[in-house]
Formats: sequence, structure tokens, C-alpha cells
Amino acid sequence: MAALQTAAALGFTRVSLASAHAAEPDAVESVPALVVGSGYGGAVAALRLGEAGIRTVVLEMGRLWNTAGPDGKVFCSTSAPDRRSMWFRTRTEAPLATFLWLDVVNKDISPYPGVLDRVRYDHMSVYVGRGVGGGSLVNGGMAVTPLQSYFAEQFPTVDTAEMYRTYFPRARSMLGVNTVDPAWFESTEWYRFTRISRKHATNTGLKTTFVPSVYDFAHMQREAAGTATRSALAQEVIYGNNHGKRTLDKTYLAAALGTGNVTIHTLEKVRSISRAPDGTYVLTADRIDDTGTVVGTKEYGCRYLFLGGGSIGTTELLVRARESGTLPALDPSVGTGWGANGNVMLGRANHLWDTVGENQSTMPVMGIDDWANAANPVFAEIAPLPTGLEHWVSLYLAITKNPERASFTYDSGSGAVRLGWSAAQSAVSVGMAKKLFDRINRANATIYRYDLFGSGNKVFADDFTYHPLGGCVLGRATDDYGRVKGYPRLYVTDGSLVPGSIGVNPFVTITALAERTMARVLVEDTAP
Ligand code: FAE
Repeated sequence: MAALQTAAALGFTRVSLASAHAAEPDAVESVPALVVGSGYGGAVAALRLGEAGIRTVVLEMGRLWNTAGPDGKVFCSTSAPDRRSMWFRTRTEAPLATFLWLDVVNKDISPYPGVLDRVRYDHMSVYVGRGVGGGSLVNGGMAVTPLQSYFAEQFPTVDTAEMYRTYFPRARSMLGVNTVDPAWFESTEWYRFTRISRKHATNTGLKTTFVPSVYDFAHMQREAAGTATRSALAQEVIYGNNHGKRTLDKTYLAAALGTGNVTIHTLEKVRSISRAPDGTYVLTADRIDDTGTVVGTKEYGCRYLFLGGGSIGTTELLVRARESGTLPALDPSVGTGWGANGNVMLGRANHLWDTVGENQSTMPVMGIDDWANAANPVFAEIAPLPTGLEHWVSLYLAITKNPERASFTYDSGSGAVRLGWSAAQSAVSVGMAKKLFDRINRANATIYRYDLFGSGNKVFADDFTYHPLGGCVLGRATDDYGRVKGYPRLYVTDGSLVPGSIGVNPFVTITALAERTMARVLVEDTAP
């Protein structure tokens, strides 16, 4: 009886909270500038606005990751995931679903605003980071500058020389990019898995290249030497790193807060954007608690609005705004030009003598670079699979030059935004990855692994991406600087500007483009 009464009380509370949607917001705040999202695009905007003396509020739906749990750590590892791992799930949803076809990878967890989200659309899921720092909290830290010729192909209206002279170096320096010491790389057990993959690429006549990282390699070497607490060497990555990684909360966002002009509000999810008669923007944000319950709504007014919710976060907000009529003049290209950066994950089975090592660093440092092969351009990251056991698996995240693009649509009944990506579009990426890795297997007399992506003997994981790109493409949905067409003082600064593909891991490009936007906007648009 008592339990029923409690349930009724909870039920009543929920109903009254749900009805808060339609009712007056519980708080109204007006600020000169608002930034939605605290990933790369949002963090650059926040810092540069703060430096310009403009009072700025950043709204982030995830939490601030600075408090240790009962185990004394802020983040959990991939081998022992708990509620901190994923965004309101009852079970983890790791990219690698099985090992030897066994369901041993994923674990039951209790729902919580965890750091990694897997947003599921019909034929594509998108992994994204949630929290102050966005994707920087969960990514592999690979800080790659794209090939200049491919950048120019993707952004024909951008001054490429200026990007490579000014904004890429600025982004790399702010992000704290560094490279692995080649001598240590050649000798350490922690990168044996990479050296084996390099050998197999070389046997195939393929080129490999070191890739820079935002993981502090000096720290990693201390981890290996036993003089620093292990993080990359302790199976920490997609659910966060407790040490070593220069995430945005330690770089751009720390500097932004240091200006004294920037405030970050966490666990606030922007639901809608509209425009007031005086031309200012009005945002409604749901405030959630650790159970995901909406505990209130807040309304924000601002003169300058910067969208840094990431490719799917920003695009969903703008598609909903156009289709529901709150920003009806948005360009028809908003919601188009989306791609998965050609992502495909796969594993190869090595010969018994080609051991990959029990010990593997979680931070990739090398790629197989066959992008110059016009018949089949692929850049494949040599990815770790750290289990603490020898498993003879070489794992890769292939980035293929898949030309397929998809659009988002709005379902007015449910208010949901859907992504029209099809399985056939993923098959194009698979075809390209297969061509490259068939060559590698032939040259080394090896085969694929069939046991890693579920029960169906799936070799190529083509139904998820780490690199969502596009949706509000630069020069189409916006002008050449991310100013949204039709709406003065509304800007996009994140991965939605990149037209579906950039040929390498994307965060350096996203950061550099955001730097370019802010440099221009602060000079031209904020004059009194
Ligand atoms: P992002 O970093 O996703 O930030 C968006 C932020 O906005 C998030 O914090 C959201 O929670 C927040 N947000 C979204 N919607 C709302 C809303 N309505 N209200 C309030 N807040 C909102 O966007 N890239 C590389 O270059 N190298 C790598 O090694 C690499 N590895 C990766 C590994 C994994 C597992 C994943 C998931 C991604 C990886 N990436 C990597 C991709 C990279 O992290 C991604 O391209 C960037 O994070 C995208 O930056 P954005 O600024 O576009």
C-alpha cells in the first residue's frame, strides 16, 4: 500500500513536470551571446567570445565530468563499464559487440547521464560525447590535419592557403597536439599491435603514416614506466580518460572560463529556437536531473546565437525550427549534405606468430594512407583492441571516400527528426574498405574476423559512425563563415558545416573552421 502511494506520488510529480513543457518556463535569462553545446565548435566560440569581452552562456545537455565516483575515478574503463559509461542506458552499446561471437563486451548498467551516447537512426547510429567537452571526452585523440587538396575539394570557397597558414596551426596549438616519440613507439610493447598492422600494410605495398594526438605522450611514457597513473594504458578511452588526454575542458573551455565572461550550464538540453520581434533569439531548454527526468524549463534570450551541438545536435535543432515554423526562413539546404565520413570498422585475424600483444595503448598513432589511390581512396586508422589478452586481432577504422549523402526530415506528429541514410549507402563504404583489406589479406595470407560485430558473422561494421558530418553545410545552409542564411547573428560552428566527408578524423578541421568563423564574426558582426 505504502509502495503504491509512493508510486502515485511519483506519478503525480512526473505529470506535473511533463506539463511544465506547455507552461511558463521556471526561469528566464537574457545574455548577449549564447552557445549551444560544449564540443569543439562550441568551445572555440565560447573562448573567442569571452576574450572579446562578450558575456556568454554555454548550454550543455551533458554533465561536468570533474567528480570522482566511489572508485576514486571520474570515468570508468571499457573493461569495467558502469553507469558513467553511457547516456541513459540499461546496457552498454559498445561498437565492438561480441568476441568469439560471445556477448561478453557489453554490460548491464543503471541509467545515468553517462559520457557516451549512441543516437540511433533507421540504418545508422551516431556515437557522440555528452558532457562539458563533447566529443573530446570520448574520442581517440587522433588530431589529423586533412590533405590540403582534399580540404580544397570539400571547401571550394574557403581560402585554403589561409586555413593551412593560420587556422590549422592555431587549432593544433590550442588543442595541445603532440606526436609519439618514434624510438619509444618502435620499442614499446604498448604499440606492438600497430607495428604488426604496419608490417602487413608494408607487405601489401601500402604507405603508413604517424598521426598526431591530443593525448600527452610524455604522460603515456610515464604510464609505461610505472611513474604515472595509467589511463591510455588502462583501457580508458570511449567512456573517458582519467589522465593524459587534453580534452576541451582542459584547453579551450578552461581558457574560456578564465576570461571571466563565460558561464557553462550543464544538464540543460535546448529544445527549441525561435526569434523575438526585436530580432533576438529565444531558446527553450529542458533542465534534466541524473535520472533524465525533466525538472524544469528555462528560457534564454540572446542577441548572438552560436550553434555547437555537433552535426546531429545542431541539424536536428534547425530542421525542427524550420519545419515547425519557429525559424521558417531557414535555407532548404538545412538538413541536407550529411555523411558518415565513410566510416567502416573491421578486424583481421593474424597468424599465430604475429602477436598483437596483451598490452595495447587505447590511443591510435598510425594510419594506412591509401587516399592517393584515385580508384579507391581510403585512410584506415590502426585501432587498438585492448583486452589484456593476446587475441591476434588487428582492428581498423577505415575512412572511405564515400560520396553518398543523406537528409534529415521532420515528423510533425512526434516532433522527431529522422535521418534518411540507407543500408545501400553504407554498402558503398564497405565496398571500398573491402577492396583495400582484401589486398592486405591476400598479401599476408590472412582472413577477416567474423566474430566481432554480433551473431551474424558480420565482417564490416557499417551501421555506426564516430564521425557525423554535415547537415548545415558551409556555403549552402550558411554563408562562407558559418552565418546561417536568413537569420542575422545566428551561427553554426561545429561538424555540421563539413560536407559529409573530410578524409581523416575530423576534430582538427572542425576546430580550425570554428577559429576562422570567430575571427571574422568578431570583427565584422559585433561592432556597436
Ligand atoms: P561535439 O563534440 O559532438 O559536441 C556537441 C556538444 O553539444 C555535445 O557535448 C552535446 O552533448 C551537446 N549538445 C548537442 N545537442 C544539444 C542540445 N540540444 N542542447 C544542449 N547541448 C547539446 O560536436 N575525431 C577525431 O578527429 N579524432 C579521433 O580520434 C576521434 N575519435 C572518436 C572516437 C569516438 C568514440 C567518437 C564518438 C568520436 C570520435 N571522433 C574523433 C569524432 C570527434 O569527437 C567529433 O568529430 C567531434 O567531437 C565533433 O565536434 P563538434 O563540435 O561538431
